[in-house]
Amino acid sequence: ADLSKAIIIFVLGGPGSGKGTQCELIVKKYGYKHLSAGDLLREEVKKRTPLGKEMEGLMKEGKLVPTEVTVRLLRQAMQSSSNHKFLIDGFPRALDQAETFEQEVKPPELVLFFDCPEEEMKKRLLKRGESSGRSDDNEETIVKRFRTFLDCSMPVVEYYERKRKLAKISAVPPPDEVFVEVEKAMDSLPS
Ligand code: UP5
Ligand code: MG
Repeated sequence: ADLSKAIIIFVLGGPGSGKGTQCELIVKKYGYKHLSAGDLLREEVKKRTPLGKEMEGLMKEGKLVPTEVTVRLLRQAMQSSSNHKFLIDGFPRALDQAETFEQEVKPPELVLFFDCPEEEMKKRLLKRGESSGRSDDNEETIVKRFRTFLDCSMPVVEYYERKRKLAKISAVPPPDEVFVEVEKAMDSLPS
């Protein structure tokens, strides 16, 4: 598909803030294609390639996979979709990633930011870790993910706030209540 006509929404928020949960609700109501950068990376890891093994190590340490890897996976997934509206979940996670994506693909129309205290996110992730099978849902890695989020990803949130593209939403209430605020931001987009 021709990505110059794509409509892009970035979905940001700390680990366990509820990005994936809200994306599912958005897909149901607004018909976007949901692309989770983390899910795309975990699919690559499953292939057991040398690159996949390297990425697995970085994710286990709560570090960021190199920008070119994520951008390539996202672009491939976008090009092979028949939809032209994309919810990009968990990306960009650093300023250079935002710049690269904007130059190589397109700037987003809107950026949703799910704001959540670390204590709440930690509680959710430890609970999910009981059954998720995700190698990064353990106390040690969770702390590292929080650190990376604050150091690398919060500057992205601030960047889009300055550009007046950010909708900051509290992620603390139950999912359906968070979604009411998401709807307000979505409905502000030109249709
Ligand atoms: N839950 C959700 N909403 C709730 C609510 N309102 N109230 C109570 N509970 C709620 O939710 C997490 C848990 O909380 C679930 O059990 C849910 O039921 C409950 P979820 O919707 O899964 O939250 P989400 O924000 O999606 O959490 P996730 O763990 O996916 O966030 P991360 O940002 O940590 O994970 P991601 O998959 O995006 O990235 C993983 C790793 O990949 C990164 O650490 C990094 O190493 C790597 N990565 C990159 O390097 N580059 C990228 O671009 C992307 C990822
Ligand atoms: Mg997620």
